[in-house]
Amino acid sequence: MNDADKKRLLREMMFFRRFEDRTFEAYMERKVGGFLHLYSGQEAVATGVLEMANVGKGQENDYVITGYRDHIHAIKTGAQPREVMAELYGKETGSSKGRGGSMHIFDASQNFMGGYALVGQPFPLAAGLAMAAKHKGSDQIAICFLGDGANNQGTFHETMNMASVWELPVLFVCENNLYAIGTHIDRSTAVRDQYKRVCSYDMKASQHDGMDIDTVMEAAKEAVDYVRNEQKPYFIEFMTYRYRGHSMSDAKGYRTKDEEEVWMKRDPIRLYSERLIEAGLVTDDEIKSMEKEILDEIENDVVKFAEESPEPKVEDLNKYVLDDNPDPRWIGPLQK
Ligand SMILES: Cc1ncc(C[n+]2csc(CCOP(=O)(O)OP(=O)(O)O)c2C)c(N)n1
Ligand SMILES: [Mg+2]
Repeated sequence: MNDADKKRLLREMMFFRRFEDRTFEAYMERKVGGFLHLYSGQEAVATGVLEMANVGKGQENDYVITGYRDHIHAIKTGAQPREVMAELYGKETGSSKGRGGSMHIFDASQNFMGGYALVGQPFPLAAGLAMAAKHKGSDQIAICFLGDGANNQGTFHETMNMASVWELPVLFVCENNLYAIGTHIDRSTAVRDQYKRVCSYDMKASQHDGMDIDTVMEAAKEAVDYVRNEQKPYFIEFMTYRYRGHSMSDAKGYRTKDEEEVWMKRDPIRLYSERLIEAGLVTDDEIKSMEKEILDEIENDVVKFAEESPEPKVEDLNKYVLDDNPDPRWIGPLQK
């Protein structure tokens, strides 16, 4: 990775942090409604893993799928930040035309196959995407990001088994942030190390520090190459931490300030910026001017676009609903 790429990665992570902070502010201003799950603290995982995958190339991208904490995964895959923000605002120009909101960012043009609200839902969908890629004979792989809590769903075990039996090119990325809403992993899960759980499915698996983007990229490169070249699944786990609450109404009473401080000291953006400063690749002043640029871009491009975009029309309420344009196979059960 050359020096310009390293600087770009730092800028991307800074942009992602500010993007999420700005959505928080928009929510407080009541411009964004519904659920809103923020990714602050976990940036190195999606940024590092997807940096090692095929993204930003439209239909040639690898397939990417995740749960409801999905804004940053969508943007790193190739969705336009302004369209993701417009989606949060519920506007017609949003990536799901304002019908999905925060948990349902989708951008088929970039093979970003969605954010899903149901915990564990993306596992079998990722296996299906991998199977499609295999049948097409393409070298695409499917990458499925999910939390530690999702691994207690039946879909986890069902999918790990079939992905292994069918040798599907799918990378499962477990973002272990130690909590499922307010429940610590030790209270819900017999094994804290999630990568150990797939040994019964004879699948390659490993665990890494998810706060250090260099570690993430190194591990992800090996995993992505393995999945693509061997056409077999891989389960990779990253230890990470979310800095904000689970969703918006969360006083975080279930965790201590001491614990938060330990993880704040390992802030992925701080770690990486200190490393680049030490290596003489960037100065404090440059970082400050990057911050300014990002603030300006988010305010005057991303947020401005969302604010100025039109609301969906009331008469379009049924537009994009299956029964508005019925598929003959479904006529009957779904017809009015
Ligand atoms: C099938 C299902 N059961 C329960 C819920 C409620 N729920 C929403 S998020 C969540 C916790 C998931 O935690 P984890 O997978 O660790 O992801 P994180 O929020 O930490 O990113 C639960 C139980 C849900 N959305 N779907
Ligand atoms: Mg979790």
